[in-house]
Parts: sequence; structure tokens; C-alpha cells
Amino acid sequence: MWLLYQFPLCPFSRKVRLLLGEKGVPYEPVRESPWERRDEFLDMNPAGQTPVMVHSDRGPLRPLIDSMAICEYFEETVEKSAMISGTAADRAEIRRLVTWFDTHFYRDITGPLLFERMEKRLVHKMAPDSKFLREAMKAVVAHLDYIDYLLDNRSWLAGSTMSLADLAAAAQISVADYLGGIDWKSHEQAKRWYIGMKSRPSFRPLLAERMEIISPPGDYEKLDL
Ligand SMILES: N[C@@H](CCC(=O)N[C@@H](CS)C(=O)NCC(=O)O)C(=O)O
Repeated sequence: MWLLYQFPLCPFSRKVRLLLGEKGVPYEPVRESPWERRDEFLDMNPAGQTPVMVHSDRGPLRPLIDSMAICEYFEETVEKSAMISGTAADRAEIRRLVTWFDTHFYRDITGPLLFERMEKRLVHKMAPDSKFLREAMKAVVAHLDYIDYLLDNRSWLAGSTMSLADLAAAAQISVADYLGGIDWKSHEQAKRWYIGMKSRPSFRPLLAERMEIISPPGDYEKLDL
């Protein structure tokens, strides 16, 4: 059985979980809080970051580390529901957008929200700084504008079929949404796309999970936003 070291609000682990769900790969989530810097976890991943995957009964298989490397591993080894497919140019566009959401959306929105609303409360016992929350809310508008723009010309974010780009974006948005950071006002296309993502069976286990102490807004799990 594959074990996935993660915590419920890690957007990179959520991307991996969505891919595993779409491909029908069974796995067991193992709770890891990277801020605790556990020795056994650092032995597995010296970077001390989630997600990490190991196989519990396949001998000394190296751990899989880094969400993109993990997704590429399962894309290469499990044929079902290809998530990086099409021509070389199609695949380049999927990878570009995955990097966009993993890097820019995380830097502008999910990362600051996780630090202000989760880590400060859980680890540092401090209140969030409203300046950073305001900046993140402003950045959400620009990112949702970009999603609207992509969907003006495409059925899915990277092209005509659902891909890892949709999973990466939905994973980041779902964490920001849990932390009260998403306002869909004036973003009908992005909202419709996200409702479609939320309705997928691969999404349901993520929406049902809770992070200790921190509760999501009332409509977090609802499909009629
Ligand atoms: N590039 C990595 C980023 C992973 C990452 O930043 N994980 C966060 C949690 S969501 C983490 O472990 N942060 C703790 C740290 O950086 O020390 C990936 O895609 O897996």
C-alpha cells in the first residue's frame, strides 16, 4: 500500500491526492506536520516538506518526494486517466500551468493564508496580520481573472480535456477557500469550473477533512456556491 505523508491543508498533497483519486490508486494518508521537523520525516525528505510517498511493502524503494515528481511518477506508471497528455506542446502547456499555480498562486495566496491563518495560530499562538490577508484577497481577484481568461478559450484550464493543471489549480483554491480567502463575485466562469471540480468523486474525501482548531466557512463543501 502507498503511504502519503501529508496534512489536510497542504495544497501540494491535495494535488497528489486528486491525481491518485482520478487514477484510482489506493493510498493511506499519514498525518505529517512539517513544522515539527520530525527526525524520521527529515530522514525521508531532507527538505522537510510534504508530500512524500513511500510503499509500505515493496522493500527499500526510494521515497517519492515533491508533488510534481510524484504526479509524474504515477502518470508514467498508471495508464488510467492520463493527466499530462496530448502533443508535446499540449503537455508543455499543462506543465506551465501546474508551475503557475504551484508557484504564483501559492506565493500570492495559499502560502500567506496558511501562514497567517494556520501556522501562526497553531504553532506561534499569534493572531493573523490583516495587512497580509488583505493583500492575499487582492491577489485572488487577479488569479480568478486569469482563470476566467483561460476558460474564455478552453473547456479546461490547459486545453480541451481535464489535466493536471486543473488539479493543481483546484487544490490551491480549495485550501484558500477553506481559509476563507476566496470570493467568487464577478468570476462566474471560474466558479462554474470549480463547482465541476468539486463535484468529482476524487474531491469528496478532501472536502470532508478538517484541520484541527481551524474550521472552514459554511459553504466550503457545498456545490451551489
Ligand atoms: N515543491 C514542493 C513544495 C512543497 C511544500 O512547500 N510543502 C509545504 C506544505 S504545503 C511544506 O512542507 N512546508 C514546510 C517547509 O517548507 O519547511 C512540492 O511541490 O511538493
